[in-house]
Amino acid sequence: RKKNERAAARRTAVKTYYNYIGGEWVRPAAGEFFENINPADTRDVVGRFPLSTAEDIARAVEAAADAFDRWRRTPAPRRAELLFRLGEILVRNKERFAAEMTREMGKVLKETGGDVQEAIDCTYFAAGEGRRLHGFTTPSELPDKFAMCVRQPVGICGLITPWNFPMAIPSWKLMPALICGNTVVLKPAEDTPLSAINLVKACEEAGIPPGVVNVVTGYGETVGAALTEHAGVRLISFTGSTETGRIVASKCAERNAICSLEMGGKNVIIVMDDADLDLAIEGAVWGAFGTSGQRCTASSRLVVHKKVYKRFSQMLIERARALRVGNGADPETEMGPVINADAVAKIMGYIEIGQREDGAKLACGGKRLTNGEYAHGYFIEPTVFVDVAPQMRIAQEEIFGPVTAVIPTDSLEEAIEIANGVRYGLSASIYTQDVNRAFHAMNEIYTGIFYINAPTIGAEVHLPFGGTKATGNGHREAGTQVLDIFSEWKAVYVDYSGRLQRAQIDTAKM
Ligand code: UN1
Repeated sequence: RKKNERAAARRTAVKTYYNYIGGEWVRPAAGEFFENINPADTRDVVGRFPLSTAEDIARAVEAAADAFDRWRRTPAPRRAELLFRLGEILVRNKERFAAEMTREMGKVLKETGGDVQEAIDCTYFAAGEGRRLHGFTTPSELPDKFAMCVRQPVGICGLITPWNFPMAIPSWKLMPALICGNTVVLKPAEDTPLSAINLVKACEEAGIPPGVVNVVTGYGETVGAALTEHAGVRLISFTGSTETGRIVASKCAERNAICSLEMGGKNVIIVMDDADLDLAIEGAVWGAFGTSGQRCTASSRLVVHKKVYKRFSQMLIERARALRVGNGADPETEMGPVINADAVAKIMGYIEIGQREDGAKLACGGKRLTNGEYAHGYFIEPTVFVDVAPQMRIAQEEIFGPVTAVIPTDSLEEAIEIANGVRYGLSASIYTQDVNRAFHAMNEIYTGIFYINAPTIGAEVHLPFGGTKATGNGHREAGTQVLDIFSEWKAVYVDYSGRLQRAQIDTAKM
């Protein structure tokens, strides 16, 4: 009985959060909630969040529709002022947001601080665009006629975001959507609703008008699907798995909605025989095990020249073994847990596949940690496979965990072929001292992002982010390029000749 009482007391101490619709914090229509737990200690309930339904989505879309006309008519420099204010609020709350993010998502404090910082950078960058949002002028075919192009908002945007960058990725989408004059409904991942709510609360505090930003929490298959299918939503911007992205894309296609997708990666670091090996090791460890390997940009393949292969592998194994795994809230921790039980099952499944099906050599790690401080969390050892062949499943499929595969190679040409030999095309990198090799690889590897002497992670918000092939559908987030997702071009002609001038008339036949 005591145990039950304690459990009940714990439950009542857990904070309840609400959806934000039309400027109000509201209970979900069906009155149900789900619990969000700390992946480093599953006894720790972070909060109770609305288990929303299609009804909540319908209300949020209605609120976004009501707010749209006023917001789109608000001059962009004025919208920008609100974003600058929002940026300041994020700066002020950075430490608290980071701590709460570590608690709900697991990555170490330095990284959650970096996540909030990425959101801040994004906010200021978008705010700066408020005084640009450049269109262009161009000559007309006809005399006394003027031609130009302006950007217009697309309308109501549905933003579906993952848990690995709980504040940065919603910001990548939200800030450009807002500066372009759109209103939004945000559906954050069910594993990280608190960071999204913190972001939206900051929007409220900044004075962004009611209905412009709405947040509805819940599961992808219900609320994510309802948002994707809602006829009033003009655009869906989705970051997540390639499998879910394909469903989102086909649902959008059925109703002619705009759809922007950022999905998986199987990113490669190439290490040439002339590379600075210490630097390459540092990069590989950070690229493979940063965020416990849970980045779409993670360095999950290391293609290493045979001349340095042995030394590189030994050094990497040593470093991986020495990494301090633990609760991300502890400043000593270098690698936190993975997100949830499904992630553990998937990652452990791949470790099994690597050994049994692929026949790769497990060089270190490979186990789930369950004793002592690890007893209540989702901890997996940093894992390195060596002697991996490019066609093995662990070298082809996205694992999204602390697992990397070292692949030997004879030549740069072969390394490039291996780099391109996967279905994804997000990020790639090369370590070499030879500028010719570096630029040759840059030109030949078909990815959206490329690094020279740096790992595959760490893209900056003022450059375009996205990938080729199964990683995306041709769009780029971040940079000024993202404006092309969140606005539609309008071509404007002004004929000041005072007479009817016919275009598309063959003057030779006149
Ligand atoms: C992701 O993993 O989904 O380039 C995004 C990076 C980060 C963003 C990663 N700035 O690694």
